[in-house]
Amino acid sequence: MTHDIAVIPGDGIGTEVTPAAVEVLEALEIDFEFHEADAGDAVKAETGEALPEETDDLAASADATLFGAAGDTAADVILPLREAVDSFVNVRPATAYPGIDAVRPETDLVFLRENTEGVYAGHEDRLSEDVSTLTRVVTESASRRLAEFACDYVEDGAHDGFTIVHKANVMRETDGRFRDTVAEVADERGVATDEVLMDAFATRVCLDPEQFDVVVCPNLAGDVLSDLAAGLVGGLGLLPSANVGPERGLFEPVHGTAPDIAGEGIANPAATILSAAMLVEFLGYDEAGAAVREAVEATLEEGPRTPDLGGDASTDEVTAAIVDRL
Ligand code: GGG
Repeated sequence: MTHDIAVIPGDGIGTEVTPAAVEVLEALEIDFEFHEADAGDAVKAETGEALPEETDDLAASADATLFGAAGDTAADVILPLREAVDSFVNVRPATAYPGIDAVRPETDLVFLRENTEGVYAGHEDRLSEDVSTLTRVVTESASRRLAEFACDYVEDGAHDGFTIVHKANVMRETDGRFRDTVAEVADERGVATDEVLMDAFATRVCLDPEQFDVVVCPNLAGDVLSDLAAGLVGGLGLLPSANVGPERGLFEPVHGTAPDIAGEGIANPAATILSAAMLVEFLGYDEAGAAVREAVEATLEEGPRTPDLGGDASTDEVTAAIVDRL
């Protein structure tokens, strides 16, 4: 069976790490057909559109999408692409790997981030010269859908339960609804939960990450707290993500375009290759996904490594080492 994979490198280091992940996917004995498309700052500068219609259509029809990174046009690119695959949850594992100099080497977390609403719903207005506003959207239906996924995730992975992270003491209506709905679904499903205010979570996870495992959170909190967790495990070059929908998925590193190193050929491809492993598993190839992950882990431990991890290898050298190990 052939799987159609949309490949959207985006901007900056997205154009360097996405081909690296494709190289790894090509090394697997799976029948992929890759379809590359443009999105982001560069195509906007050229055509006036950050997300050409054919790119959006491609993501909406492909079996899965591999995405790189978006810069200034992130809101015009990533949010509609997530919508194109009907993604309601962004799965972001933050794991420390042997051999990597991590602030907290005991970190092993998974963020399940609400992926359709919150402050990323796109309702921003400039009311006057002085005043801009943002409307935060939280629905029972989206919170319920996320909670059902979280319960399945906990059950499938034999986790003990999950932590609901929110700020319901201040955003009483929106995060109150989020917390109550997620807790109610977990209760109906017999899944254990605890809850932590998101500011307290930020401190507690730095001091003792082992007290957390699966973390369920609203959209912006998931975006910010997973970047914080990247700091605990050795950097943004290590965090993959899966935007999961009922039929399709979009897989991307948590990092952005990294303009400071873009074009130098030294971007860490691990996050995107680990995202590709999630893509492979999403399509049902668990063994192949595990093999990619193991090859990445061995390369992180034994080298070569890119400069963000203290090495001096290029993106291509690290990718070749991963492919060799596969
Ligand atoms: N590959 C992820 C990426 O491009 N991140 C940049 C960004 O601004 N992301 C916002 C988000 O993940 O919602």
